[in-house]
Parts: sequence; structure tokens; C-alpha cells
Amino acid sequence: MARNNHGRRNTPDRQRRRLLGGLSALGATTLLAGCDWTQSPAVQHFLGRTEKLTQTAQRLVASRETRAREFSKSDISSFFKPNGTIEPQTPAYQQLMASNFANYRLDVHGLVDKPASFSLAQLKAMPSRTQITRHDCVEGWSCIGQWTGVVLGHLLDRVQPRDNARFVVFHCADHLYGSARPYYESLDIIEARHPQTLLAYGMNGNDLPVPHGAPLRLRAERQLGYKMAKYIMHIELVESFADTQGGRGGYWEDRGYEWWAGV
Ligand SMILES: Nc1nc2c(c(=O)[nH]1)N[C@H]1C(S)=C(S)[C@@H](COP(=O)(O)O)O[C@H]1N2
Ligand SMILES: [Mo]
Repeated sequence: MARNNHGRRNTPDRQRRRLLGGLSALGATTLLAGCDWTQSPAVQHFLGRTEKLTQTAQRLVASRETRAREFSKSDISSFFKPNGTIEPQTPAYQQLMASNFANYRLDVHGLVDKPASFSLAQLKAMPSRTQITRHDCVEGWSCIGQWTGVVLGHLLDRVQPRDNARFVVFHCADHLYGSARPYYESLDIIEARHPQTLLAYGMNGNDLPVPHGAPLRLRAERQLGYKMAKYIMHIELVESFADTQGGRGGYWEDRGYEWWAGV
């Protein structure tokens, strides 16, 4: 498996340490405050709950760090089913496609200190990762494919999200089923900074084909297929979804699907 992990990964670790530090500080304060009254059933109950809370939080943090299973080349599906939009019809996308995406630029904006715009060549020059993973669609089918792309965490380091940036929103080119507004999706910062979360420009060793989201699509390997936005045109960092389309964080979420779509 080709690996090229230069992405700075100290930031999520720092976040995790801060959270765990905060939790143990909470525990310590509770214990320090303890005198005889700590023997009362109510306080015992509270302490028990605090401990349970700490365990739950730790388990949650741990599970959010687990990696999706990676496969070998021989596992790659001979046919990977394209789903949803397979070729955006907007004039803007059609023009990009006609020039083989030479004029494509990815804008990153919103709650960032350094908004930026990247060409495909610039994205391809950034730290990349190649991974073979299984894609699970809510419709019940799965396919295994190999993806190559920029580690999203690296891109975030470049634009420097502000402290109040909680979600990364991916705005796409296509209007699925003729919807008035384009497809969009979102991840929280933890999922966005997961080492297997990529903005992929390559599939199975070739350029990402149009049916699979050219020139750039999300791979968030621990999530269901609908989270993995294809045809990404710009990326926005936000504090909440209140001002984005239906306000639920994604095209399908606005139509009733779960925002958290962990597999
Ligand atoms: N822009 C956009 N992204 C999208 C979709 C879409 O219709 N438009 N469909 C989603 C769904 S439901 C799935 S299963 C995957 C399909 O990816 P694939 O076409 O590479 O199989 O893309 C997801 N991302
Ligand atoms: Mo899907």
C-alpha cells in the first residue's frame, strides 16, 4: 500500500489531550471537594455518574480515532457503482469538464484566518495519501476502491480554521434530481482531521473519473456513501448549519437522513 503521510497530526492529538485533561481535571476537582458529605448516597450517585461519563467520553474519543479497514489491491472491485449524480449539467461544470479541469480552483472560505484558492496542481503537490477502502451506500451495496488525495487535515492547517469553526461544509457542482440548490455535505472538525479523510483526485491509480466526482471528491472512510461529496467546488468552515440550505448539514440530511452516518 502506498503511503505518504506527511500531514501534521499534532492538532487532533492536542485536542484529545485537552479533552482528556479537562475530564480528569473535572474528576480531580470533584474528589478534592470531597469531605464526609461525599458519603451521602446522592453524592455517591453523582460520583458514579461522573466516572461513567468520563468512561463514555474516553470511549467516544477512542472510537473517533479508529481507522477504517484498508484492503489490498486484489480486493479492488472490478466495477465500482457510480451513484447519485454521474455528470453535473451546469454550464460552469460543463466548461470545466471540457478543458479537463485545467481552470478548476478549490476555494476555501468562511471561518478561517487564511482563505485560499487552490488549483488542482497545487492540491496534487500537497501531502497525499492512497488508501483502499470499502464504500457502503445506504442503499445496501458496497464497493472497494483505491483513492488518492490530499489529506484534508493538511489543507485545514493551510487555511487555519478559527476557534469557532466547528464544521467543514463541502459545496458541490450538481443539482441532484433537479434540486434548486446544489448537493452539499459536512463533517465536524474531528472527522475532517481524521488521517483517512481525503480530498481525492485519483481513483484506482487514474485521475478521478467524472461519474465518481471529478475533479475532487471527499473520502471520509468511516461514514456512509452520501457523506462523501463529489464534484466539490468550494469548502466553507462554519460554526453551525443555520445559514446553509435546509440547515441540517447535507443534501440528504435536509431530506431526513442522519447527519452522523458512521458505518
Ligand atoms: N455531489 C454529489 N455527491 C455525492 C452524491 C451525489 O449525488 N452528488 N451521491 C452520494 C452517494 S448516495 C453515494 S453512495 C456516493 C457515490 O459515490 P460513487 O458515485 O463514487 O459511487 O456519492 C455521494 N456523494
Ligand atoms: Mo449512497
